[in-house]
Amino acid sequence: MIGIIFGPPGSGKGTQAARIESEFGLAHLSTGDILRAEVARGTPIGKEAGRIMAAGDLVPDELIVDIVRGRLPEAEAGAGVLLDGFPRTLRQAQALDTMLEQEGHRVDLVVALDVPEADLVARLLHRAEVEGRADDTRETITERMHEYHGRTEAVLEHYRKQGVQVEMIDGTGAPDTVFGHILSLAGKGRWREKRQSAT
Ligand code: B4P
Repeated sequence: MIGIIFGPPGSGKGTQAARIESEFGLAHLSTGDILRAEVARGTPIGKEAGRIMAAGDLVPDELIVDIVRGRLPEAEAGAGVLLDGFPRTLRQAQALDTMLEQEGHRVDLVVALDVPEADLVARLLHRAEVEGRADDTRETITERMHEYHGRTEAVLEHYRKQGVQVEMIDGTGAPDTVFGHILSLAGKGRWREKRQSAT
């Protein structure tokens, strides 16, 4: 089972991914978490990525694809993988498709969180107060939304065209309410087939 949790900045991808990971035993691969860990350790990747993230821009595709290529095989060895924050551009999606094809796999499901922009901005500004993340300033949030609409949104159409199951989820309620919507999907389509074949 290869799933993607998708949505604009602050839509709750990381929040829901943690719940999905523990409910379904999927390996959670978050490119945002990996990059923040590199920044915290002060590695060369972290130094390059940190500046870009703090400006609200997307880290170069080559760097992200190399990171995922290095971690995907181990993640794929288990019950399945949940990709969080990746792919974020069409080039990343094409690179992912090629990596999966080489293993005889493909993306099975995209869960896309739908939240109005005003709510996203409010959530991220609140997180800025609580966690003080460098990329949660008003100016940076505007740039991240711009990148999302300009470069990331197209990834959904890429998978729809391939016939991948793409499910839009109302991401506006409390985290548990949103997770309830996701759980109700688990009986549907390829997710159900994959869950049955995994048990
Ligand atoms: P991410 O770590 O993916 O950051 P995000 O989009 O802000 O996170 P997410 O949607 O997961 O929000 P969360 O659950 O935390 O990326 C950060 C940066 O890394 C990017 O801007 C980019 O620079 C770089 N990057 C990462 N991947 C990349 C890639 N593939 N290519 C290039 N660059 C890449 O939720 C946000 C807040 O809302 C939290 O405070 C949470 O508590 C709250 N919240 C969640 N659900 C809620 C709910 N239902 N109701 C109310 N609040 C909620």
